[in-house]
Amino acid sequence: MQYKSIVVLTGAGISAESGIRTFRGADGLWENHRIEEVATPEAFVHNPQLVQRFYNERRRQLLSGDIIPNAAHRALATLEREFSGDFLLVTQNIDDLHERAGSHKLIHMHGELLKARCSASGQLFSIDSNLEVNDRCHCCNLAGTLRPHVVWFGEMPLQMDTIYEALSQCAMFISIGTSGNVYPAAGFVECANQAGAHSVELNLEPSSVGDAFAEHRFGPASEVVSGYVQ
Ligand code: BV8
Repeated sequence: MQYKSIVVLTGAGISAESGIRTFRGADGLWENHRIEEVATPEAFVHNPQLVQRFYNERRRQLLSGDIIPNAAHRALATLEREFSGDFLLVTQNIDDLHERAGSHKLIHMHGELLKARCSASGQLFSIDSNLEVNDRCHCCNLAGTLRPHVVWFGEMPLQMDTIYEALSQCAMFISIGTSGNVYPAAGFVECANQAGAHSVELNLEPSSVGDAFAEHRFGPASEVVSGYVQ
C-alpha cells in the first residue's frame, strides 16, 4: 500500500465468523436485557451477579477452544508486519483474537474480557475463569472491588489521546465490522476525513456512518479484508 500511515478500527463483525455473536446479531439483547442495560456501571451496582454472569458466559465461550482467529484477523496481522509506515489497530472488541492472530500495535479501546480490574487500586489482573462478585482482589484483599476490565456505556474509552493523535496523522482509515452505532468510535471516520485520509468501510452492509466513507467493500470480513489489504 502506498499510504504513509494507516489506522484500522474493528468491531464485533470481524469476530462474527470466528463464532462470537455480534451485538446486533443478538438484537442487542442478552437474557432479554438490552446490552446497554447490562454493560453499564449502574447495572454493576444494581445487579452485579447479572453483569458478572454476562461476562463470565462470554469469557467461557472465548476460552472454550472453539473460537479461533479468522482470515480477517490474520490479514491485519500480516499488514502490520509488512507495512513500512505507521500502523495502529484500534478494536472495540474485548476478545483476544487480534493478539492470537499476531497483531501487536493494538489498542483495546473498550477493554479486555480476559482482564479484571480492582475498582479501588486500578490494578489489572488476567483472568481465565469466572469472576464472581465476592472474589477477593489480589491487591487490597477486599471483596466486591474486582470488576471486568471493560469500558461500559457512560464510561470513557481507553487510550483516546493516542487514538486521536493517530487519526490526525493517518493517510488511510479502514473500518471493519462495525455498525457505527457506538460513539466515540463511530466518529473516528470524521476525524480521519478531516486529516485528509482516504476512508474505507469493509462491512457486511453499510453502517450508520457509511456515507462518511470514501470507499466501501461489502461482504464477510474473512473474504473482504484479505482481498483489500493484501
Ligand atoms: C462515552 C464493551 C462519555 C462492553 C462496549 C447515554 C449515557 C451515556 C453515554 C451515552 C448515552 N447515549 C449515548 C451515549 C454514548 C454511548 C453510545 O454511543 N451509546 C450508543 C448505544 C448510542 N457511548 C458510550 O457510552 C461510550 N463512552 O461516551 O463516554 C464520557 C465522556 C467523558 C467522561 C466519561 C464518559 C462508551 C461505549 C463503550 C461501551 N462498551 N463494549 C462489552 O463488550 O460488553 S460497546 C460494544 O457495542 C462494542 O464494543 C461495540 O463498540 C458496540 C457494538 O458495536 P459493533 O462492534 O459495531 O457491533 P454491532 O453488533 O453493533 O455491529 C456489527 C457490525 O458487523 C454490523 O454492521 C454487521 O453488519 C457487521 N458484520 C456482521 N457479521 C460480519 C460483519 N461484517 C463483516 N463480516 C461479517 N462476517
